[in-house]
Amino acid sequence: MITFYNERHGQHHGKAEMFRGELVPCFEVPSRVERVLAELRGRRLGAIEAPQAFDEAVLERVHARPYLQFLRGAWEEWVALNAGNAQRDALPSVWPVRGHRSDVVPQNFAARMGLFSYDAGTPLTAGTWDAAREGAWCALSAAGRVLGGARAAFALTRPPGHHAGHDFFGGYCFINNAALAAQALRDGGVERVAIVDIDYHHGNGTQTLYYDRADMFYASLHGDPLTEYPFFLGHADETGVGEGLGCNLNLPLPRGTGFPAWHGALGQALRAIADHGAGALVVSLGVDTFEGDPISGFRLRQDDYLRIGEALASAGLPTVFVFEGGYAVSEVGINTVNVLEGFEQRG
Ligand code: OKP
Ligand code: ZN
Repeated sequence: MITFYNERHGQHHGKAEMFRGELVPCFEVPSRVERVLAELRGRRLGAIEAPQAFDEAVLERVHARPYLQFLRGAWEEWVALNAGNAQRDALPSVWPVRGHRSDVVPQNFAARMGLFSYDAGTPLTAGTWDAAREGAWCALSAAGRVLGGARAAFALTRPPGHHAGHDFFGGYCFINNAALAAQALRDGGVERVAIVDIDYHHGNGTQTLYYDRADMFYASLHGDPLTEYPFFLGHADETGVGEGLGCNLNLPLPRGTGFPAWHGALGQALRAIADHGAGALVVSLGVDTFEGDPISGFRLRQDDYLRIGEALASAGLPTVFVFEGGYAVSEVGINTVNVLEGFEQRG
């Protein structure tokens, strides 16, 4: 399977995120994808290429123009505010809530950080825009390869994407790579696309982007939002709206869930995807379901990821894999490549 990878991901390197009242070192670090890259090379899984370049206007297929404009210029604004001191990352600290105005874009930088985000765990750094944009090009390149007839392709990207919505960042995510890949498949002629999100966390960005669409089926297995991040979305009764009614499937699972129950839920998601008649599949590939993950609560083991790859291959669809979470750095490469290798062996 071909992998699209770009070196500029390392320019996004947050120093700290807000956690239980203090700033702690970021979990979402560059070494995550370096580990996956090393494992791909070691196991000779296939070619590793740099992505094509695209026109930035394609990002508007998924994201709002004012949001993209803000992200593009945010670091320079932040440095200017801090009188040229670029030592600290920018973190939001104030947000509109129910009953507040979100239709007026404030002039104040901190206010715009809040308007376009939903948590204080997602630092914006000097290289964030470049890294996120090049990551998006990886996702689009992978989709292009699958449209060209490849059985599968892998976008090895960070920052991750599934928490990013039409006009908000959060959960370490800025541009929704999986949503972009899915839209590219649609634009390339696939009539119905399915996204299966196997990251530990619910993909609130992806769900909100496609909630009213019948041509995008979103299925997610994740920690129950009653106790797990991102908390405010991802319940089983969210099934879509309007034309998209019945095209959203959330399978929340309790903290502590092990592979047998998790695998059963994956089977349920794949049956729903088959019923929907999807012609291509996008996998939001997070491996923070691993038992050793420092911020998550499922109990999957290394070999389970081979079985996941086999199950995904059994769907029989052209497949774009997009990297998301996975924070146990020493095992993130093995677990991720196990999924891809299991897929290849069955596919
Ligand atoms: C991104 B992805 C830990 C609290 C949780 C946000 C988690 C974002 C996960 N300090 N912070 O879905 O893997
Ligand atoms: Zn996650």
